[in-house]
Amino acid sequence: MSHTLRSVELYLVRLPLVRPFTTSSHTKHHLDHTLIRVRDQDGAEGWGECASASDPYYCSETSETSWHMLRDFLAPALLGVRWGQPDEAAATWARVRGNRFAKAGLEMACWDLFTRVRGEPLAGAIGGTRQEIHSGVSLGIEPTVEGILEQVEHYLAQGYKRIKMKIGPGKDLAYLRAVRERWPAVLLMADANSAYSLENAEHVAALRALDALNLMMIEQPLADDDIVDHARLQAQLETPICLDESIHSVDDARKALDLGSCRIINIKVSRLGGLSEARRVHDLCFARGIPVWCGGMHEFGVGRAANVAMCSLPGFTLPGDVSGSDKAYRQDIVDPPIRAHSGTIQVPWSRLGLGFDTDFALVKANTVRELLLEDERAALHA
Ligand code: OSB
Ligand code: MG
Repeated sequence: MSHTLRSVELYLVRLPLVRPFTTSSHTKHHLDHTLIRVRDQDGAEGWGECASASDPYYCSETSETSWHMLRDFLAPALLGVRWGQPDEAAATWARVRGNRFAKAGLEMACWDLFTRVRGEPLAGAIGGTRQEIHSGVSLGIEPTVEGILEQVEHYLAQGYKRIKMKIGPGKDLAYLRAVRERWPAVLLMADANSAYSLENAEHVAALRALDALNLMMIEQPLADDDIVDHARLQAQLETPICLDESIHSVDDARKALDLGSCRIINIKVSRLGGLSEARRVHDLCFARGIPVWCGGMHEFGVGRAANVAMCSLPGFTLPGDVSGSDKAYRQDIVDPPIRAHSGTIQVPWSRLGLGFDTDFALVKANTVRELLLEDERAALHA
């Protein structure tokens, strides 16, 4: 069985968040992600999601740069080229450097198409084994300590199994300590999104103070492009460091582990450029006994479904950021919606591909821009 894409459709879709989300760098009220539909020579379809943000505050890619990459480089490289499995599709754009969020979106659409045509669930095709996944929530910085206590209470009442709190200098120890005092046994961690510096003695003291709180880990305390200072910091902390922003590939993961820059890795399909590379990071960590969990980018249902499939791999032993859609959005664009019950999400083993069907009417209702790209060679022969 092989596929030759005849069209790639891009839909820039905007969904409002149920609650503004603040990290150490900025506040978001809505997200703009690009949904991608691919169609092959037989009319078979697949959906993918490019989860880059509208601003360059988490990584350098934005919704505009990834749209540009998809339109001008990735889709043109793939359209009209025959491929047997998704890694061969990804090989068509191998000379494009970086731009991993854009690549991840198109590769995901190829995986969805590939597994639907083969009649299998995505989770099985990538080596998943779990029937259900354990789910946590990622909570933004709140203006007050009372505000974060309310948020934690709300999500623990729903059964979520782990709480991640965004932190930054001045919004760290007091917030985390208040949560720890009220819930002494809850699985708790912090994500700094690169807000601290090893050069700054107050920053280092603040991070060391967190050792008293029995946190599962501190995620990405230092610069987004660093693995050297993180190794120095890890040597001064008891709390494990988890890297997010700094890890773009399996090679980055190997180097960070060899250097001692982290003891845990956050696997994000988008940041790693697709499901295949995410799986390679999983396999490396699994072989070395390094725990991993699946991070998120507030994905809509398409990208979230890919995250659910990823979490079904055996090495995902820690509850991650893959929550039910309703944690972020009142109305998602997939059917059925992705729901967590008592902090677990069922892996859709009885369904094909991503396992959640894209509701095209809902996509269109929230689309702010769209583009159809076609195989010009096929059009010439038609
Ligand atoms: O650093 O993990 C992060 C969201 C956007 C950008 C970066 C991050 C996050 C999250 C939210 O923490 C995770 C989610 O609920 O999808
Ligand atoms: Mg993070």
